[in-house]
Amino acid sequence: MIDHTLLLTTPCYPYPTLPMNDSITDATGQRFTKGDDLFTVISHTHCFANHILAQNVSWPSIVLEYPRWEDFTAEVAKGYPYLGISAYPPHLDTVMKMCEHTRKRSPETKILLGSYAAQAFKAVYDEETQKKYVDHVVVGEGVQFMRNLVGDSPEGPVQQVLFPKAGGSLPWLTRHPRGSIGFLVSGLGCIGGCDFCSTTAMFGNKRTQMLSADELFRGIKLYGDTFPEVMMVFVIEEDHFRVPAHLHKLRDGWLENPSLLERLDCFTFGSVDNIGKFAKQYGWDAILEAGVGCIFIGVESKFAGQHGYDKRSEHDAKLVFDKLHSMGIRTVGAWMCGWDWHDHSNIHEDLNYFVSLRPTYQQITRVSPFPGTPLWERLRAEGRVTDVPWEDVHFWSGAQKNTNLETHETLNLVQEGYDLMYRTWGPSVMRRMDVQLEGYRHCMASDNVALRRHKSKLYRQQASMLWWMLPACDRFAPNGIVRRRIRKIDEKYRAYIGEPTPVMRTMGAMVDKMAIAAKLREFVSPMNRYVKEEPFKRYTYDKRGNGNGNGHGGDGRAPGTGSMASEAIPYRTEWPGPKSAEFRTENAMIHSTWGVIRLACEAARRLKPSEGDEEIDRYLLERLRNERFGIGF
Ligand code: B12
Ligand code: SF4
Repeated sequence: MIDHTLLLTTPCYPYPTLPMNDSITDATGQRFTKGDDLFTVISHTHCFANHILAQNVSWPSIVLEYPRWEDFTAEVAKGYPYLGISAYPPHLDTVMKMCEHTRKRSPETKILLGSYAAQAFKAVYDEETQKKYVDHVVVGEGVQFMRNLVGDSPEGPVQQVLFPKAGGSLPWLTRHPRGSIGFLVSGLGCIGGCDFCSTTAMFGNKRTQMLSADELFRGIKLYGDTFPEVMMVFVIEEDHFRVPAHLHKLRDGWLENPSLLERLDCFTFGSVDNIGKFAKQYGWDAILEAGVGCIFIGVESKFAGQHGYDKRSEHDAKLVFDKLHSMGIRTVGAWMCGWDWHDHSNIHEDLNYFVSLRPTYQQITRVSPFPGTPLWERLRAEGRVTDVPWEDVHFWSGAQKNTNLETHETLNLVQEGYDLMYRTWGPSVMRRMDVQLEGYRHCMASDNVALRRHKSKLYRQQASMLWWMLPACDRFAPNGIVRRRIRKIDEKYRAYIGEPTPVMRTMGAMVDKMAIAAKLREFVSPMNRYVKEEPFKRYTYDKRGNGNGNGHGGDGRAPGTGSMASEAIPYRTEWPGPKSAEFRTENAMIHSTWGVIRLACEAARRLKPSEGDEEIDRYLLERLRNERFGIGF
């Protein structure tokens, strides 16, 4: 039996697929850029909850991410005192098998289940059944729970050093993009109390702070200082604008480190009314000064305000979205289909209202009663929750019996919503470029030196990077409306920033050719046939400061001799699965293609030096050299 070491894991593979045959772990492919044809971004991410737990207990920990059955059983056989599983409801059948196996193979091991699978498990099963599988069903904040369990003091700050990076790209540019997104948890839970919302229920309708504003900024800076490829830090804070002082305080850090504004920004969550209130109190520019680059905004429905959702009753969503876009702030708009007030007379009005907001990215889902929420309790009492298998308990579950719509209709409407967004506004990569050009214009006209001198650079560089995709987006635009919009974005680029440099033009032409090849492949073998799978990784937190990674995979250097990343990362990464010959060949081909493209771009720069732009070309060539094709938000 292993002493004093935690085993933390995600559920084992295989993972269920979503109703539209999408990967359950690919947030951009399944929703944020869904429907964008060739320009759908495919992404990967990690199970951050397990990493937070591992970073905040004194015991060493082994974290398994996406293990296959044999990886999991081999680890369980070592006999750990505790096995912690962090999972979501779609995995509950697998999780129960994992528990049964552990009970048999390592009966001394105490089993813990956390996250949203725990919330659902507790809501659905009686105590006896729960005990059969799990010793501690942990609903709510886990760090305090784990510290108590292993005998650490529950007091003290929650450490978040560096987590593995997430990221995504267009799969025909690169299948294995380097992570470009860092992750930090600033607060869990929300006081909003919306009846459908799992997170407010999970944390007892209150917010638990995980990082003060100063700690959060230090975490953001550490990502920026350690990884030049990180373009964005994804901050978990349910509605950051409900804690305005916390958000506003971030500004101090950015203003003291203005050069960081040139390199990265943050993703956070907000609601229409609270964004409006924040702007009224501090001014709109304060959002930019707080380093915010993209906001997830739950619109839910045009009619949500009339039905008691207080985050949607005071401010006009259109004005808020437009204002944010005009300053360079991207949005992920979220809309749900299947509210009780939805019927055939208003569903298209509602969907089109959402489309009219022109969110940069979108999340279009069905109203889904998650076990453990007040919505689920109410619908169950009304006999309106159908028995769907665990693998179908997610944002598109179809478990709800609608008042006026057929079940299949809501799924079709979701698909229609994604198509409509693409046919109306074009792909998210172009919407983003458009917003960032507005950001550039806004910052250049600002009296604020930090915005004018520093933030403007970020917009300029990122718009020039996205220009690479413009010729391909123009070629494969779904219709003339979108094609004209794309041409207008090109005109805007030229008016605000200048003529594309030879490096940009060469790269744009190459990407266009790659898009043609991808379109031909798509014709005979659509990408949707291949559901993305995550590789198994094993992380060791030995608590002796022996990190060896680059945030993604180990660089194998001894501690104290490595790069800055080696010094800062508190875990060692192993990628135990053998890399197949196919993987190696594909990677070698990708590297040589990019090598050739880089040479062509460098030659173009030398041939027409007067048409170049020192800063833009340096930025783009550096990305090319290091194959940094991660596309953030
Ligand atoms: C990042 C994220 C993702 C990422 C990565 C998630 C992952 N871990 O694999 C991606 C994009 C892949 C994703 C996908 C999905 N997600 Co998601 N996701 C989130 C998000 C935004 C943050 C989650 C997070 O990392 N939080 C930070 C960590 C630290 O918090 P935490 O997980 O709650 O962990 C704390 C406690 O719960 C507890 N804890 C957690 N695990 C464990 C384990 C043990 C042993 C213990 C003791 C404690 C413990 O301790 C932690 C510290 O306090 C949340 C919304 C939110 N604000 O929480 C939605 C959310 C969790 N996702 C949700 C859903 C539905 C999904 C999907 C099913 C998507 C879908 N299409 O329907 C998939 C499933 C993914 C999968 N792996 O199977 C729902 C879950 C609702 C529910 N009741 O089931 C949420 C709440 C969104 C929402 N508002 O409804 N998601
Ligand atoms: S405001 Fe958003 S995060 Fe807060 S309870 Fe409502 S839906 Fe959940």
